[in-house]
Amino acid sequence: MRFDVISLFPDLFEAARTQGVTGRAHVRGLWSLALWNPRDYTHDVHRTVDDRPYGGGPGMVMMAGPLELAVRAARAARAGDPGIKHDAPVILMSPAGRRFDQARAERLVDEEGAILVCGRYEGVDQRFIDRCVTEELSLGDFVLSGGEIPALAIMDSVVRLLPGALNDARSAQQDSFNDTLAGLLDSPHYTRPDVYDGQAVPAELLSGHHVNIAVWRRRQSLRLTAARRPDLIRLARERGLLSPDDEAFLASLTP
Ligand code: 9D3
Repeated sequence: MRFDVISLFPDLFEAARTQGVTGRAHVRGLWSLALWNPRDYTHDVHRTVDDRPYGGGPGMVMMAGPLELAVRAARAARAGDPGIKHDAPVILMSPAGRRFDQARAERLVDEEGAILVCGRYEGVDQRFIDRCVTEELSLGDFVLSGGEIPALAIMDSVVRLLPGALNDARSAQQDSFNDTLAGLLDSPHYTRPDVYDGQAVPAELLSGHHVNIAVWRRRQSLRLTAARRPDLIRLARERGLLSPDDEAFLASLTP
């Protein structure tokens, strides 16, 4: 797995290499990260990477030239990296992109990473997008200052899927969007102490009865998902992932 990130702020990415799950996976050699600064691919004395928008309007636009040269450098480096596929997707982080999701994260594992392009300012010259970008992805409908945080989020979601990235193999198979949970939200979690400021842990979790615990967790998942993400209930139903017991429990919930 290899990511190549094109960004005017390469320092923002050091944490991915050194901290937490992605940091450990990096130490274990499960993935690598290379950074390419468009400013290093300018030719003028001011190292200009942005300019005013044709037609007027607020803000600045990232110039096509430095971005394209940075993408070419990243492509060439990937071609010389043994064991990495050569036809990496070139993904622009963009508020106008399709929403990133777990299915895209899983496909990026198969694609062995990507070249992630982070925009700043009001946007990037459309001719760069037309020439170099294979796909645009957004993190959702909120306004950030650039594509760096979305790029970090995407790499985090992909790297944690790599075999050996998580210390507990079960964690990878039990998060909110996987098959055991049928794409439902996870049930609530509790740890010690068993009474915290007068609030007890639900008795089912202390019973030691694994069947009762599984039933309680499933029902909590169904209750939470029905309340907060009814779209995920419909999706699980369409995929045939809800049992007659699940349906009976859902029908028993008071609206
Ligand atoms: C005035 C129109 N704005 C577009 C919605 C301008 C604009 C806002 C924010 C242009 C660029 C940006 C910077 N954001 C990103 O580059 C970005 C982003 C985001 O802001 N939210 C969620 N996902 C993403 S991916 C890249």
